[in-house]
Amino acid sequence: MTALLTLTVLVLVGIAIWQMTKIFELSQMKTAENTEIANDSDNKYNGYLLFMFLIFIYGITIFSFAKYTKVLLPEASSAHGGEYDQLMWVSFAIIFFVQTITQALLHYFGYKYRGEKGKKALFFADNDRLEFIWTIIPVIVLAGLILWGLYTWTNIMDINDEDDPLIVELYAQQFNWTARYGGQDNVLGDASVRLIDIDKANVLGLDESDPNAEDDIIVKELHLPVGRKVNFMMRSQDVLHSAYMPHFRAQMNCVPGMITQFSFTPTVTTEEIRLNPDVVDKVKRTNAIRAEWAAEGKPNSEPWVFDYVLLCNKICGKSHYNMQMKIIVETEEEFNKWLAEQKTFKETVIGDDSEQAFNTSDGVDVEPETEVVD
Ligand SMILES: [Cu+2]
Repeated sequence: MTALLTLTVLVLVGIAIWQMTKIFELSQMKTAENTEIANDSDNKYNGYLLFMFLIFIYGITIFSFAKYTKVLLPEASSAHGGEYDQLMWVSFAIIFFVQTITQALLHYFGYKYRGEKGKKALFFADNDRLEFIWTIIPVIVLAGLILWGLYTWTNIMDINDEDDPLIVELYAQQFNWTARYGGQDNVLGDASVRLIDIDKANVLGLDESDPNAEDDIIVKELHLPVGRKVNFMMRSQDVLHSAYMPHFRAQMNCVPGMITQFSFTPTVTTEEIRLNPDVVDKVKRTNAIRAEWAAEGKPNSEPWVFDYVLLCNKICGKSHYNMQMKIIVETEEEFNKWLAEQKTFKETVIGDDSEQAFNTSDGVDVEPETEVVD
C-alpha cells in the first residue's frame, strides 16, 4: 500500500513538472505564431490515440471476463433464481453487444473524419428513415426488457400462503440477525420492539400473552427445508437493514416499524451446493490463500467450508460488514429433527406468569416438547 501511494505521488509530481514545462514553453512563444489551432499532424495523432483507446477498452473487457468470471455467484439455489439470472444475462448480453458496436463506430468515425486541411463536413438537416430506425429499435428492445422484468418481478414478489409455506421471521439489529419460527402451529406470535425485555431474555419483544408466541422458536442459525416454500417476515429494531441471501437471489429491506416480506423455495441443499464445480473451485482458491496465511501465522487461516449466508446489504453502521447469519438448507427430515431439538420461546423466556399462559393455548396441540439437554 505504501509503495502504491509513493508511486502515485511520484507520478503526480511528474505530471505537475511536465505541465509546468508546457506553461513555460507557451509563455516563451511568439504571439504572431498561433499554435492553438490543430494542424493535420495533430489531428492524425489524435485519430490514432482514439484507436488505441478503443483497443484498451476492448482489452480490459476481455481481461475482466477471463480473470473475474470465476468470482460470480454459482447457479441459483432457489426456484425463482433461474428466471432472475436469465433476465440479468439477457440484459448483459444486449448491453455488451450494443456497447461493442457503438464504441467501435464512435472511435472509427472519430478517426476517419478527423480534421484535414480543405476537408468540409457534409451538412444535412435530417433523415426521417434513419431517425425512425434508431428510435424504434431501442423502443422495442427496452419495452421488451421492461415488460419481461415487470412480469418476473410480479412473479417473485407474489407472496401468498399457497402450498403451506414455512413462516420465518428475520429480525435485524445492529449488528446481527435473529430468526424466529412459528413452531408447531407455524404461526408467529405478536411482537413489538416495545415489549423487548432483556431481563427476561425476551430479546425479540414477543407478546407473552399471545398463545401463538409460546411455541415460537428463536435461533441464531437459519435452517430451511429443501423444496418447501418459505415466507420471510422481516423486522428491524434500529435502522434500515437489508436481508440479502445472494445464493437464493433474494433481498428485502428491513425497516423499523414495519414488516416487510419475501418468499422463495430453496432447491439445493447445503450438501449439494458444496459439490457444485464453481463452489468447489472457489473453496479451493480461498483455502490456497488461507494456507499461505496459516504459514505466516495470520488469524482466520483455518480451512473454509462453504455455507449459504444471510448478509446485511445496507450500510447500517460500523460493524455492518460483519452482520451475517449462516443458512443451512437440508432435507425435510433433517430440518424437522433440528427444529424439534430447539427450545421454544416459553421454555427460554424467564418469567413467573408464563406457566399460566401456556395452559390457555387454544385448541392447538402444543404438547410440551421434550427438552433436549445439550
Ligand atoms: Cu445491517
